[in-house]
Amino acid sequence: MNRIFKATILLLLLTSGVAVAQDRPKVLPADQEIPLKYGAERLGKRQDADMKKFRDNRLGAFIHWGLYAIPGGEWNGKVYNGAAEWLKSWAKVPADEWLALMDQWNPEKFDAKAWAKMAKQMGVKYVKITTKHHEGFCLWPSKYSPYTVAQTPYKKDLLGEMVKAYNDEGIDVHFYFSVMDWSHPDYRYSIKTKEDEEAMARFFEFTDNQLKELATRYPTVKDFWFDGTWDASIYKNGWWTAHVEKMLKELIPGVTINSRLRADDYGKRHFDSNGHLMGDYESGYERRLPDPVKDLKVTRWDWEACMTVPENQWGYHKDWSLSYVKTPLEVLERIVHAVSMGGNMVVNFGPQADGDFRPEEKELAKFIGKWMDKYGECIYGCDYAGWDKQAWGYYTRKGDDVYMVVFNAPYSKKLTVKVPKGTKVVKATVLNGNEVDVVETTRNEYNVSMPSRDPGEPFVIKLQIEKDSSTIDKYRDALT
Ligand code: FHN
Repeated sequence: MNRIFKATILLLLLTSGVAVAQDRPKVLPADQEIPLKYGAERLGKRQDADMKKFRDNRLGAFIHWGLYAIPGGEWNGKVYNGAAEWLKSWAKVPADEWLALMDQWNPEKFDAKAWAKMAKQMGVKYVKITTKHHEGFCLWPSKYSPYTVAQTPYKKDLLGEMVKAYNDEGIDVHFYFSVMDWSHPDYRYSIKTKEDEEAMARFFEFTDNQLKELATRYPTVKDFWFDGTWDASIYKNGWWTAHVEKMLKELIPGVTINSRLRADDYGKRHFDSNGHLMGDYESGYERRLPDPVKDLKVTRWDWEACMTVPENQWGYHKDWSLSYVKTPLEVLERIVHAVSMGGNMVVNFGPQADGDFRPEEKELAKFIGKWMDKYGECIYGCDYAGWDKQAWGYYTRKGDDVYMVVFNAPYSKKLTVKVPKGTKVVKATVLNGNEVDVVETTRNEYNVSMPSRDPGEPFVIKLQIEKDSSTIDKYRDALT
């Protein structure tokens, strides 16, 4: 095949539909790269202070709060099993009927300071708030929409209260924003006619205005996390997604933007047609973690995963018995697992319509907070350690400190540690505990003893390591 033919086939493939976001991108060799106007704005990770803060935060909370919290998954006496924030769609509720829920929006128990305290106690360093989900209801008094908190009995600027309260506790605020908006007459799923094109142009202008409004009303926002960007009307307008990234970065220097916003000249999403990440971090890991073998090249990019506590409920659903609900320990393990692979984890909360959290979520926040208080050193500012994973749990790393996070204590009471060539473990100490024995068993391998008293919870051992080139010659290689 000659090169022109190959390039034509590639372009046909690229223009034929949406790219699956989570596919491991194929990075084209530099001399075969396709020229792009709306591709990645840079290669590799951002290394500035704001991005470093984003990365070091590691643990965040998601807040999905909107009108959907009022019916909580039930419409006209029928309980729907699907995600509560999609109820309008499951129950085929007309937009005006759905938006009439605004008359009932009056979260009397809402206390922004109490929410911020709960997040602080949980140990989260940032909170992602749904400023507007697919339904179109805005938690801030947007002057561009009739469907905002200002037009409800509550009246006050909920988002403003939250931003202030979280910031007062030293917690960063990130804005979730759904581009797809079911309340807006100009939104189109695809563009088929001239009329659609004109409507979508008006819709883009409306969205720009809302984003500028958010960025100027709440200048301490650290991140915009876009969602509802999967329709052809958006991914076939890659120029607009690049424009939004640029506009927000000009309005708020240092702000971070997720990959989900972005599409390139050929409608390729998240990663551009040359395989480069668009936006500042990959945000395709939803309710799952990257595959360590297939995807772990993601360490070339920053990434953030987000998870629900039941199987797939983001907004408040009154009946959590309809699917498996993760235990606090399982949630904790996913947080540690994400950090061990060099990513951030965001745990979702779906507050009730009255402004309180359900008891299970309060318990979860407490459980995680208690653990983070004791062992958070192995999470914040930590990264992928680059050591072979062992069955007892996960490694994380900060500079020369390597942390063993032990979830499965072995009966032998010996924890195997395999180190890369030229690395020596000189000391092992339980975080908030005593030193434990560490014995070199064979070349590049150690046994670290369990603490004498079982901590009764996943615990952390900090390894002090040294570079030691002498170990390379200490053993004779077997000649097998
Ligand atoms: O449809 C939404 C869903 O309701 C929720 O907001 C999640 C969060 O990542 N995002 C979308 C599905 O990808």
